[in-house]
Amino acid sequence: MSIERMQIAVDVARALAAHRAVVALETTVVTHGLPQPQGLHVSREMEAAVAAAGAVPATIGVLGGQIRVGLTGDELESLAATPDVPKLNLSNFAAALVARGAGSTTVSATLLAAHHAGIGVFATGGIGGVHRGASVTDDVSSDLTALARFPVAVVCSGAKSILDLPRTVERLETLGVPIYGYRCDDFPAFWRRSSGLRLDQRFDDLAQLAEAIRAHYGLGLGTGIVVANPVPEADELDEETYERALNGALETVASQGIRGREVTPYMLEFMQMVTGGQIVDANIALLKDNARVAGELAVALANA
Ligand code: PSU
Ligand code: MN
Repeated sequence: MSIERMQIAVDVARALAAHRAVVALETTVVTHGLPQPQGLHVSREMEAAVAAAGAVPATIGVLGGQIRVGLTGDELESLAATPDVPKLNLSNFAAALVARGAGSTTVSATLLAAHHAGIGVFATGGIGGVHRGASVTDDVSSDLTALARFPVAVVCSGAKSILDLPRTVERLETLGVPIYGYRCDDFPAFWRRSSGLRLDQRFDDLAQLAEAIRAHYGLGLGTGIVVANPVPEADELDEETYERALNGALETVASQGIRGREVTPYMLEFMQMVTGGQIVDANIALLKDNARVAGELAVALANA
């Protein structure tokens, strides 16, 4: 199964043909979510964590107008070095391809590519969701649209907590996208282990999680699944730092009138600055852990 303008790397294609475990990784978190060189570094570490779990990593991005599934390290570097590389979602994807340029894929665009490549598991940091103030701005990430359309399991530490988390959870329910807590009872708040929002489903065992994923697909809904894996305890941000950084970022975004696609990168950058990089450390830790869990999950699904 493939779509136009998509190229799958040989090792990824081989693994898929042999029904071996493959994990998709996005590139927006590398180019827009983290400063360099940490972004590139963590991307390599995520690939290594997937491989250590026995799965093949497939980092997805756009180069020369081609959707590349399985970027090499050099290719990823050239993507990260592209000035003002666009952040691609479902609506600006095609235009970036015909412009023959580079682009980093958000969760939504990565889900589209992963699904059409035949990849069922994807690891990221936090999904996009319903923004605070969405009742006025209508800013809801196309990540939710993609989760409602592509049956891929996304291992993440919840949604970025700059969002309206209760409404994000509500919207996932409306869309028919289950949230499976992996060894957690609550929806994680990205840098914090818990948002206080209780989840319906908790799984402590990977084989049971894999079974629940297959059961969901068995319903034929066609929707994806959120697998919530909280930031490792040792790397969780303390509550005071978290609240201070978050509130400062929210105030700045409001007072400067930042909107749309700019909101997420702007807030992340602001929070990195005011926490002296503590946010970055937590972000890196959770990304690596999500890659590990995704690798293990992909193996469990492939062996079932
Ligand atoms: N989580 C992070 N950093 C990021 C993102 C998520 O910690 O940069 C990216 C993801 O690629 C996600 C995107 O898909 O932000 C959502 O952006 P928006 O809210 O504009 O849809
Ligand atoms: Mn948006």
